[in-house]
Formats: sequence, structure tokens, C-alpha cells
Amino acid sequence: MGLISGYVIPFLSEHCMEVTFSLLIVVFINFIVPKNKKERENDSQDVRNSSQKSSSKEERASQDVIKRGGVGEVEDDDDEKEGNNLVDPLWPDDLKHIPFQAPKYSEEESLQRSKDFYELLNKRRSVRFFSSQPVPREIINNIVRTAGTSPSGAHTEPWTFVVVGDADVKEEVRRIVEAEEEVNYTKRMGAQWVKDLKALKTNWVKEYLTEAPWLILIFKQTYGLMPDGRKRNHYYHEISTALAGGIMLAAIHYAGLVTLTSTPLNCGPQLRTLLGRPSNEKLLLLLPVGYPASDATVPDLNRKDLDDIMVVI
Ligand code: IYR
Repeated sequence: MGLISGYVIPFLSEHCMEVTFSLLIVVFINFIVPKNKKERENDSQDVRNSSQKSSSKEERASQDVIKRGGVGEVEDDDDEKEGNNLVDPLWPDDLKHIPFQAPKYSEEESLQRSKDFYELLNKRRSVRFFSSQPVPREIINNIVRTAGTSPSGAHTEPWTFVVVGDADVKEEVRRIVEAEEEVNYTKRMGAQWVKDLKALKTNWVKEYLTEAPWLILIFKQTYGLMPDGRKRNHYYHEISTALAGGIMLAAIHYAGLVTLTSTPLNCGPQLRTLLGRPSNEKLLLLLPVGYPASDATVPDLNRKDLDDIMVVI
């Protein structure tokens, strides 16, 4: 008591301003500086390799969505620390830049083409009922070539398209997917998700996986490997591969074939093992490809109007 009333209280009342100020500095250093430092680390990590491991609320939320709605393979923490481990750049510093020739159309032609292309793609639907009519490999080759024209982070082309036509492998894919999807629908997805899908009449029985002549499994490569085994960053591998998937959907439709953009939750590791793909490859999408069954149906859905999807500033 003597110490407090004799020294501490008189000291505090005499140095009130200094004490308050010091406390503010301590609070600032403890709470604000580390947060900014953390954000900076996250930013630089994002820029460095576009991995999805930062800890902002938004990022955690999107991770959660991926965990719940993605194909469910957690990425390894395989980022190489930068510093002395820099590898040679992807491209030589003196990489040649060449003139770009765009096809030239008049304004009217452009308008017509934009309308035609919209009308074509507006006919695309996700189809779940396939004919077993064969589709020549060369058509599939061209579809995969087209997907491979997608832009990618630093032109790393971080994708692998596994094309399955073998009936036994398709059977095995179906067995794996149906077993996992049954657990997804009954346990993992949750009541709201299952309720939201009810009208679309999807469930865990997936005949299309054996009916369609081809399955295309789209893997994102989370990193690349150099001939000496060292890793190469694959920037924005997920966005790049998803873009390639979108271009592939357009190519499939343009060829008069159908598909559906399936994301078999929690099947990634098993399918990767079945198909003998390396651990840097993670399954992103599974597309059955073929002709629609003659009695195929699709849900009677409308698309949002332009005004509902576009904001002009
Ligand atoms: N992957 C499941 C569930 C599913 C999820 C969404 I989101 C869909 O739009 C459709 C299905 C399945 O393929 O059945």
C-alpha cells in the first residue's frame, strides 16, 4: 500500500500524459503493426505463388467454400521459401516480342459476330443424360487444344486434361464418385445445399460417368517441376485452370456435344491415384463429354438479364 500510495499514484498523476502516450504506443505496436505485417506477408505470398493460404476473413471464407464445395483435396504446403532458392526465370530476359495481328472486322461485322456468339453460347446447357454414341478422338483432341489456348499466370499453363475413354476406367471413376457423393449428399453438403439442389434433380447416382463416351478430368498443377526436380511457381493455377475449363465448355458446345461441369467433392485424391497423376496435380473439374441422349431433359431455368449482371460506370 505504501509503495502504491507513496510512489505509484503521485508518479501517475504527475506523468499522466507520458503514461497515456506510452500505453497508446504499446497498444499500437501490439495490435496494429503485427496485423499490417501479416497482411503484407499474405499479399506477398499471393503475389508470389497465388496459393490460397492467406488468413484474411475473405480468404478464409473462400477456403471454406472450396472445402465444402470444391473437389476437396487440400493443397500441400509445398511453397519453396524465396531467398537463395531463386530458380532461373521462366523466360529469358531477352524474350522476343513480335507484332500482334488481330483479325479485322468492320463494326457491323463485329456486332453481328458478338450477337451470333452470344446466341450460340446461350444454347449451352448442363446435360446429365448422355447417348453412348461414340465421339471421334480427333474432336476431343481439338477441344483439349482449344482449352489449352487459355491465358495462364506467367504463361505457366498449369493444367492437365486427363481424357478417359476406357470403359473399365470409367466404371472405376463412377464407383469412386458415387461412393463419395452418397456421403456428400447425406452428410457433408448439409441440409440447405441438398434443398437448393432438389429441383435440379441431381443425386449421387451418376450414370453419365459410364454412359458418356469420354470423361475429361481437369487437373490444376499447383506447381511445376523442373528437370532437376526443383519446383516452379505456378501463379494463379486455380484461376488459370478454371478459365481453361470455361473455354473447354465453349469448345464442347461449339462442336455440338454436351457436358456438365461436375465437381466431385472429396474424390480428388482417389481419382488422382486411379489415373496415376502426380501429387502436384489436384482435380478441379470432371466433364463427361458426348452427345445428349435422345430423351435428355434439362431444368427449365432462365438466365439473368443483362441489367442484372452488368453495371456500367
Ligand atoms: N457435386 C454434386 C452436387 C452438386 C453441386 C452443385 I453446386 C450443383 O450445381 C450440382 C450438383 C453432384 O455432382 O451431384
